[in-house]
Amino acid sequence: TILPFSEIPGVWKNSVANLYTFWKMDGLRNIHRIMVHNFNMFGPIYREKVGYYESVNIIKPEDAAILFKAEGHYPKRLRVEAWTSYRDYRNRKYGVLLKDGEDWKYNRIVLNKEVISPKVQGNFVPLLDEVGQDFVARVYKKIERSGQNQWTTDLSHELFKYALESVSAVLYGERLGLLLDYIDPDVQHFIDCITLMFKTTSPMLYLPPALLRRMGAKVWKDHVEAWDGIFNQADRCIQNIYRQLRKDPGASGKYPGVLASLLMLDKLSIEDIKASVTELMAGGVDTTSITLMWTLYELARHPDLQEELRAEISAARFASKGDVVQMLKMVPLLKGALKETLRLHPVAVSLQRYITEDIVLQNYHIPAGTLVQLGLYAMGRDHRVFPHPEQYRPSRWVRSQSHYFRSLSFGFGPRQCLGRRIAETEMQLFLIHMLENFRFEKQRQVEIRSTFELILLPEKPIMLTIKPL
Ligand code: HEM
Ligand code: 2DC
Repeated sequence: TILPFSEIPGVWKNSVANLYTFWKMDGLRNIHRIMVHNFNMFGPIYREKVGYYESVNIIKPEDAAILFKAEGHYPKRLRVEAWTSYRDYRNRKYGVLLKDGEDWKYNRIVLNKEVISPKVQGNFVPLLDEVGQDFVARVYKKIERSGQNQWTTDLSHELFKYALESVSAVLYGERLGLLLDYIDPDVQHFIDCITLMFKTTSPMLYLPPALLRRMGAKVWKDHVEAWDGIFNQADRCIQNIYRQLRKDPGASGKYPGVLASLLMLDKLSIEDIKASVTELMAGGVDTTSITLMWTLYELARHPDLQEELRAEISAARFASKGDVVQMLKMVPLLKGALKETLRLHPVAVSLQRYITEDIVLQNYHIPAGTLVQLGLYAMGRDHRVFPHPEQYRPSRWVRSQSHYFRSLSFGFGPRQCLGRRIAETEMQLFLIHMLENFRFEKQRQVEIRSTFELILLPEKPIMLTIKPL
C-alpha cells in the first residue's frame, strides 16, 4: 500500500522553529551539508519547510527518473524571488532563466538552436580555442616574471577573466581582450557584481525580497546594485554589436556570434534577446571558473591522473590532425574528470521541479504541484550511488557502473542548463591547453570544503603551484 503525503518524515511541522535552528547552524552557508545530514537522519525522502517555501527532498537516481518524467512540457523550477523582484522593480524583461510556460518554451527553442545544438559547437571551438591559447601564454609570462620557473597563486581571478572572455567571444563573436595585462575597471566591476549578486541572493531564498525592500534592508540594496552593474555592462556590449550590425550587416562571412545571429534571425523581440543574452553573460562567469578551479585542485592532488590525461590528450591531438572539433571527441577521460569534479563540487546544490502529475516516490504519494528537490550534492557523495564517493576517479565515468540518472550536474531535459555546450567546450579546451603545457602542485594536504553563496564555491582560496612541463 502507498503511504499518504502527510506521513513523509521530515522537519516541516514548525517552520518558524526550523528557520531559527537554521540560522543558528549558520544554515545559509551550509545548506548542502544540512541536506546530507537530513538524508542521514530521515532516509532517502524527507519533507521540509524553511521560511516560506516547502519541498520534498530526494536523493536516489531512480527517484530522479520518476521526478523528471513528471516535469511536464513546461518544466518549472524553484522561482528565485530575488531575481524576479529585481526585474519587476526595474521594469526589465525576464529572460529564459526566469520565464515560464509558453513564453519560456518559445524563447528557449529559438535559443537552443543558436546556443546548445551540436551544429553550433563548430562555430564556438575556434573562438574558445584561441582564448585557451592566450591563457597559456599569460601563464608563461607570469612564470617568467616570478624568476623562479614556477608560479604559486590563487588562480580564481584569472579564471573569472578567462570565463568572461570565453562566454563573450561566443556571444559577441569578438574578443574583449581580458587576458592582457591591463584590466578595464568596468570589466572588473562586472565580475564583482556577479559575485555580489549570487552572494546577496541566498539570504533572500528565506526572507521575501518584497519585505526586505520595504524595510530598506542592505542585502536588497546590494542586490539591486549588483544587477544594475550587470545589466549596464551587458547593455554596453549588446549596443555595440547592434550598432555594428546596422552599419554593415553580414560583413566578412565569419561567424558573427550568438547575439548577432539572434538579431538577424528576427524571431525574438530585441527586449527578449537582451534579457536572455544578459543572463547568458552573467551565468557564464562564476560557474565555469569555479569548476575549473576545483578541477585544478583535484589534479594537483592526483599527479598520476595528470599524466594519464596528458597521454590521452596527446594521442587525441595526434590522431585528429589539427581538427579540434574532432579532437574533443577523443578525450573521454578528460570529460570524465569534469563530471567527477561536478559530482564532488556541483555548482547547484539541488535540482528542483514542480511536478505536473501525481507520482509515487519511496512508496509515498506525492500530489501534482509539489516542489520536489533532488539533492545533487548529497547524491554525489552517497556511497550507495557512487562506490567510494570520497575518491576523485574520472575513470568511473568511462567504464564500469551504471550512469542512469547520475550525471545531472547541468540539470535534465528541456529545462537543463542552456549554457551547457559553451561551458563544456570552454572547460575542455582550457584543460587541454593547460595540461599540454604545465604541471600543477599544491602546498599542503588541506581539505577545502564548499560554502553556499547560491552557487557552491570553495570556502577559502585555493593556492596552486604551476610549473612548465
Ligand atoms: C541553468 C548548471 C554554466 C546559463 C542551469 C541549471 C543548472 C546549471 C543545474 C538548472 C538546470 C535545470 O533546472 O535542469 C551549470 C553548471 C555550469 C553552468 C554546472 C558550469 C560548470 C553555465 C553557463 C551559462 C549558463 C556557462 C551561460 C553561458 C544557464 C541558463 C540557465 C541555466 C541561462 C537557465 C535555463 C532555463 O531556465 O531554460 N545551469 N551551468 N550556465 N544555466 Fe547553467
Ligand atoms: C540554489 O534552493 C539553491 O546555473 C536553491 O547560470 C534552489 C536553486 C534554484 C535555481 C538554481 C540555484 C539553486 C543555483 C544556481 C542556478 C539556479 C538556476 C540557474 C543558476 C543553478 C540550486 C545558474 C548558476 C545560472 C545563473 C544565471 C545568472 C544569470 C543568474
